[in-house]
Amino acid sequence: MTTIKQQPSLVRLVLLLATLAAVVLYLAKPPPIERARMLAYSPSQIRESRLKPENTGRVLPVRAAFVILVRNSELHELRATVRQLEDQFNQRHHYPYVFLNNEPFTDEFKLHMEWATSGDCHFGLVPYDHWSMPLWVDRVRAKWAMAMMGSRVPYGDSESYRKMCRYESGFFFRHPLLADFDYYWRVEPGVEFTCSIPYDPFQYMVDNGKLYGFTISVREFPLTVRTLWSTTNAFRAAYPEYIAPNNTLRWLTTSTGGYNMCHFWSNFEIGSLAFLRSPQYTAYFGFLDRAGGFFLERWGDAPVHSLAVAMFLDKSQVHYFDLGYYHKPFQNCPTDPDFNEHHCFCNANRSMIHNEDSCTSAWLAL
Ligand SMILES: Nc1nc2c(ncn2[C@@H]2O[C@H](COP(=O)(O)OP(=O)(O)OP(=O)(O)O)[C@@H](O)[C@H]2O)c(=O)[nH]1
Ligand SMILES: [Mg+2]
Repeated sequence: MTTIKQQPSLVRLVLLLATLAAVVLYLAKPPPIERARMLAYSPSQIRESRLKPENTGRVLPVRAAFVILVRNSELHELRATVRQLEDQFNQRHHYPYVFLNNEPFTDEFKLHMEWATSGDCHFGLVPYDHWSMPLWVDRVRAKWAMAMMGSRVPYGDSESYRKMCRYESGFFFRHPLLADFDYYWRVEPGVEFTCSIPYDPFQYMVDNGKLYGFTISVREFPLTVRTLWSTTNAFRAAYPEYIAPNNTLRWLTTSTGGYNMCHFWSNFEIGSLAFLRSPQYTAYFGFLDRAGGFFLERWGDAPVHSLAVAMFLDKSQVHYFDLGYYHKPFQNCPTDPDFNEHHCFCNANRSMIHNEDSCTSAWLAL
């Protein structure tokens, strides 16, 4: 009788490859339980609004909300963030909050957010189809791509991070809880608001015809967006009528016509929901989604939003908010020394705009 050890090396190689293929296929199989579990959630787990009696009858100047995609486990980081946001801005305005999650929020989470906020709170579950790898993406190739990217870039091997990036790129603005709003302000757990905000940024957007606002820009890891630019160019060729005459694609383009990796850092965004719901934006997202790069590479929502802004908007519709903001490891700290001294607790010398990886000076110089 021959043992595996005695078999010729070719047979052993074939056995090894077959085992590897079996492992990859097993891991790549979509987990049907996820969809089934979602069908079993109660209505209040799917969607719940907790309105404050003191806000009854309050008419806000802009139909706007903070939008926060967050896990239950990030409750305490978010409490700190919301506390600052309230102190620096919202306790004078009482804009509502929309919290979104791919799992039901716990009662503890909802209670803490109710206590920390001065605006009404809406809690929503993300539908399964918005938080999954689409069926047309080759799962084996995707799993392989994740394994190959590994730890070479942050979250290189993470499938859930990719689902998050796809969701923030193409779906959050379609959530029913956002249907009554025109503008959103994206907030993440752990970010800091390091200066008082003595005006209403939503009102500023409306009054000045702005559709997208950012505070930090930075360069992307090239490995995560290998074919994003060529796919975007294919989209431009297919839909030339969608490209704005006074667009800002030159901000993103190298001297040889490639992508320079600049993008608005999307963990802070104040934007128009109508822009994201527009035929241009939804066609662009659909085009990218079908190309599969959210999973076959690791396309981030930041470069996707930025490329869309650069293609579809006029420069005058985009605003740099020079406010006090920190998301590790970068910050924006207002440069006006008088404002800084009286209204901030950040160090203007450490502001991202001085960093060579920032693209904000180039944006302002356009
Ligand atoms: N509900 C839920 N939210 C998530 C998940 N992954 C990320 N998020 C949220 O999506 C946003 C972006 O995720 P982050 O982990 O902050 O990604 P990042 O900003 O690129 O990276 P770091 O902040 O440096 O970790 C944050 O608001 C997270 O709370 C997830 O699996 N479930
Ligand atoms: Mg973050």
